[in-house]
Amino acid sequence: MFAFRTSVLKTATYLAKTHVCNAGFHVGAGVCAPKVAVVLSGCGVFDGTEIHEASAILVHLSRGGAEVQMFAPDVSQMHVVDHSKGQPAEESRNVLSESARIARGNITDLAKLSVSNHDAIVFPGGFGAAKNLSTFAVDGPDCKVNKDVERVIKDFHKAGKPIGLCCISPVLAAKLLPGVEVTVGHEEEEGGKWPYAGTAQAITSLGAKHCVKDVTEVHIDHKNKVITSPAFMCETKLHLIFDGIGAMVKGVLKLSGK
Ligand SMILES: *[C@@H]1O[C@H](CO)[C@@H](O)[C@H](O)[C@H]1NC(C)=O
Ligand SMILES: CC(=O)N[C@H]1CO[C@H](CO)[C@@H](O)[C@@H]1O
Repeated sequence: MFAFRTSVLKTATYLAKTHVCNAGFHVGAGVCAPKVAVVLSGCGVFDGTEIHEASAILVHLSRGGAEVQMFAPDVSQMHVVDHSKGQPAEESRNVLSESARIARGNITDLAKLSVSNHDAIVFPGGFGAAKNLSTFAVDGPDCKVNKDVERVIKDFHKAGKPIGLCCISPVLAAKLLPGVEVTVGHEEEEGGKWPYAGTAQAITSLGAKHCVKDVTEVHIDHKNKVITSPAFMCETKLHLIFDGIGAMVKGVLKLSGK
């Protein structure tokens, strides 16, 4: 009798749980919505976050029912690029205030990001990841990583919470997580299709494993819960980059267990 009651109770609890968590219309209420932190590095491909990648990540997270909070470090940008000329301009800008453009104003200082408040973390690409979140653009494999970026990546990793990265951002994981598997796409330029193919070699020399993937594909390192896709490392059509980022976000949400 007791056993019977317990199993009925278990079934009831299970049903209540699946009802709340798996029914799409409840996700919006935030009961079981995965809480995802997105870390930005400015606003614009050559000196900050790649805007289309950030937007694609936000669209796919929204469709996946995630609750998103955006963060950026409160530091000055390495430089400001006039994107119409591709040349550095004579001005200085702050990474947090530039990132706020993408976040429609709702952005938090990365120093305040605590792993306990989130189920997963995602880093879009753009040169900001290699210029402001790290010095990879200047120093390559000898790069330094912003101390809060280092703290949060190590904290999410330690907590077994998924870390999603795309484009150039996988170098951050390669630098900080020994032996991690990531992709930045192909390893040869192939006539300009993969203009930054040399990054794969840098990843290998950081002690990480590079896995060749196409732009619409994702690589999932299940052991480290690191999910990467090439995005704008590939010279291709925007919708293919959007799809690859979708596969990355899907992997992140799946591994978040929510
Ligand atoms: C800003 O983001 C936080 C965290 O995601 C959210 O709780 C809050 O409602 C947002 N505020 C506005 C004004 O959108
Ligand atoms: C002005 C400047 O160079 N800002 C920083 C951008 O990010 C890198 C990496 O964290 C720092 O070393 C720079 O100081």
